[in-house]
Amino acid sequence: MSALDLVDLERYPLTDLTSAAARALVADARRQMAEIGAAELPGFIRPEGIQALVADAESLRERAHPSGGRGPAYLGPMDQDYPSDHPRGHLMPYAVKAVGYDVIPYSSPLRQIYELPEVTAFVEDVLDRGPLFHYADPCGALNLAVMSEGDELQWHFDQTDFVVSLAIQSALEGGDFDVVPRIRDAENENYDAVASVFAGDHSSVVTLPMTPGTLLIFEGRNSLHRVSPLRGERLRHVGLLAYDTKPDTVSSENLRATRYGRTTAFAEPPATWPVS
Ligand SMILES: O=C(O)CCC(=O)C(=O)O
Ligand SMILES: [Fe+2]
Repeated sequence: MSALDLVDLERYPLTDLTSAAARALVADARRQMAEIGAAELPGFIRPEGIQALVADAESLRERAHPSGGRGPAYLGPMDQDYPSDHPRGHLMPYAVKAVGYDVIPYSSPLRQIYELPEVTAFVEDVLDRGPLFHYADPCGALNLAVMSEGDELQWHFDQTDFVVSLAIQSALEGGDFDVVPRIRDAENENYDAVASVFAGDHSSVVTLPMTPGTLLIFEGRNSLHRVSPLRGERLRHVGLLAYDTKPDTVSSENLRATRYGRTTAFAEPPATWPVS
């Protein structure tokens, strides 16, 4: 069986992107992208596929590395110290767990979906910004993000132009993907508006449903976003599929150390866990 069988090909004709149905779908996704910087593609994965992804996530979760603490909205190197009352100096709690690409077995349906050339071609078509490459980082190319009760991801801007996520399982309560679309742009940081979101004004927040099976293509560089605190026993599982418009891009050792707890990737996905 091919991982393509997990995709609802009737709704999302990935194998024939020139068909009228595919052109209409891509046009609609591009329209969503232009409007809110996010294209939501519900039902991308068929119900049987979701079941397979949930079982896979359950078997992968023990490979997740936890990280947490207090983090800023503006990620990456700080060019100067900002006071804590400035949005750049504002730190917020976060706690997440990440399974890196290097420990995801070849048999994993999540890995197989990521590695389908048809999926890359489809994302490339929707984004319309030239050829796309799989992110070349051995840990960061594909992640399973696992979140449990009390976990959350602080308000932040991404350092990449876009991310593609695949909703696998949602929490019983919370764990929402909250977005303030295009709150800033290259010319205007709009710090006052950012500060008011931090202070609890959620009037401009849009919550994207992330129903299991949804593929979400999201531009996070200028849209402030977070994952709200989770409640309840059910884990939240999301696949994070990374691409770049340039080949051979990798992440810093520093980022690998905090996110995955290792700077050197496994050469092959370990057969068993923990690795003895
Ligand atoms: O878990 C998610 O849905 C999104 C995570 C996110 O915003 C990120 O990894 O930058
Ligand atoms: Fe993000």
